[in-house]
Amino acid sequence: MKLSKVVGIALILALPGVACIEALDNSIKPLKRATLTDDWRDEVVYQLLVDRFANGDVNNDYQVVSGALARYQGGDWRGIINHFDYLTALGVTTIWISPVVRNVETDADVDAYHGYWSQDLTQTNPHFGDLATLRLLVKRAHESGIKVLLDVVANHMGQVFFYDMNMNGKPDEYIAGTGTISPVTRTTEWDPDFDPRGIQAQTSLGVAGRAPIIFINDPLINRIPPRPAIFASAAAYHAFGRVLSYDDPKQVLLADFPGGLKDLATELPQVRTALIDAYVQWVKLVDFDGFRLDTVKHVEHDFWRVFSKGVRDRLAAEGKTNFMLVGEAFDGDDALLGSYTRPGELDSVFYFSQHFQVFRDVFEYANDPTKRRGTDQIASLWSTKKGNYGTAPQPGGIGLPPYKALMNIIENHDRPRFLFESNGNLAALRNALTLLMTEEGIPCIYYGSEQEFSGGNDPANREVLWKTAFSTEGGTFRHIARLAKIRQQYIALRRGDTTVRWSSAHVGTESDAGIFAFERGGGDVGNQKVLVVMNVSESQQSATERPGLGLTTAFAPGTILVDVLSETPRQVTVDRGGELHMQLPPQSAAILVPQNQVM
Ligand code: ABC
Repeated sequence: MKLSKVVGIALILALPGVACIEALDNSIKPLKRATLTDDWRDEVVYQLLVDRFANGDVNNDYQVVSGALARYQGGDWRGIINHFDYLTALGVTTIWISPVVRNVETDADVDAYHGYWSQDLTQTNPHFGDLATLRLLVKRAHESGIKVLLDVVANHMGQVFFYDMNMNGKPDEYIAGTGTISPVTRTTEWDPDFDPRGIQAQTSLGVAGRAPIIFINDPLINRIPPRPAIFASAAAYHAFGRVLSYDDPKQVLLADFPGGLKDLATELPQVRTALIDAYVQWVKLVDFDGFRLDTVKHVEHDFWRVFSKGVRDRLAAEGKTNFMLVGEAFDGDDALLGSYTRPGELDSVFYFSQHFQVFRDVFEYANDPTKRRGTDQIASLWSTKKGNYGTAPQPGGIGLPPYKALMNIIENHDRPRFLFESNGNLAALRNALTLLMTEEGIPCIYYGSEQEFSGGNDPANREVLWKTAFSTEGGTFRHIARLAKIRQQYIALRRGDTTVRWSSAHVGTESDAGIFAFERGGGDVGNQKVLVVMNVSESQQSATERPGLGLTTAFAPGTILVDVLSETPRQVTVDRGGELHMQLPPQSAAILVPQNQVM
């Protein structure tokens, strides 16, 4: 046996948690599973990267390189268990945790701290804890009134094999061409570029058919044949090489994900069954409340229909209903996003079109006269919701029309932070948070927003939270907590329909530049109504009026409206003509409730 392998085995045996019980082992006593929410619009979701949130167990801090954000930092499930008070103080009612399964350890000197490089779908990632700790995490969360969403990757596995393009039995990287006579090309057998024929073997005589796929066996970095066993077979993969263009539909569906993540042949019934089995089993063992589904646009629609039905049916039989299936289709195209909530598919998707067209263009760019957009862009986007996302709840799903249950995001782990993009515009961030917490749908806060983190692109946007000492004193933390409390108090802000009362293309010095107003009410909440008025202008006090026009509300003339967001008393009265004339300072908002309904 080679020395490196011996060292590898010795190291692995010393790792905590590696001997954890397999999730597919049916001898583990199942939990009593419960449905804990009847309306997902009541939730405030908090996305956290386990490695970055809290370090509760130093015993699993192996291969940690403190301060190197592309490496493990030491966070774990025990850390989350220790900080439910922080989450509750913020107003969080659901957490979405990064993937829990065992990963390939490292690739090109970057580590799998984020959890998206699956190696074994049946075991826990020992950096985060063992199965008992994961079960305890969800149990304690439920006892604290917090639901837990599990991050699921169905599109690919980690860097578990190489394409043996030159058929010499080992992974190579080679450069061809001189650059003077023939162009220089670099090929890596770990992650070759997309080839529409499938990755080809090459000899000096030319192509030689599909390249053999060779699974690695390097326990030192946990690059060992994947599990369940079906994923250790070449037939389970598309083997077309790495995506080069997200504009080519064939590549989007068939190519490997950048970084050598191997694309699963999700159209095969056996692959589908293996994925459903593996993730249903995690719910049976751990009692998760829903899935956040990774890379949904890289998997065919038919897979999502089969997966959704399989998961819903099997969990319902276990007593778990209202199970949330929310998909990540990272795209600004609203109609494309809506295609994943077609009948039989997902309950919800992250509202990326709003992330770009509203939180970026209107709020983040507020200080940039060349890029900023008027609030009419919000109204225009929202007007396509019903048509694009659909009005019929999914059979066996969460019981809500998808257009009412979109997951709203300002930030996430794949985008630079709001404060990075806006050059530290805190007022704009807080105003954006006000919209997030009062608009229709489900608010999802990326961990660290409350601590005013300002990191740039991945991995700089994945800061270590415990360095803040979990302070609950900061202005943005308190702002979110206040908004969460208001959302909790006023059912109209959670479940009411939306009527836009004012929007404007103006972004300069016009009287209504930056004003946006909408009412929430009616529909599922009867007569209760709340009016939200915002000014996104960074420079001027604006008003709900333009020459000859005022804001019409559903409230009767003379109704006194109280701003429940303001920390100092503020009220306005609807005038005799039924209009509301109100001035708002730059980058601020009011949440107006009729005086007789204030809680
Ligand atoms: C690592 C490094 C990166 C490096 C990469 C090659 O390797 O950190 O610096 O660039 C995980 C890790 C990452 C890691 C990758 C690969 O794995 O978190 O740190 O990157 O090893 C999901 C997850 C994400 C995860 C994966 C993989 C997928 O949220 O955390 O990454 O499991 C695409 C996918 C999307 C994916 C995202 C990262 O990449 O579709 O599912 N996220 C366009 C494309 C999108 C594309 C996006 C970003 O660019 O259309 O498909 O997302 O590359 C709008 C347009 C959009 C456009 C955006 C940018 O602009 O409408 O279409 O998106 O206006």
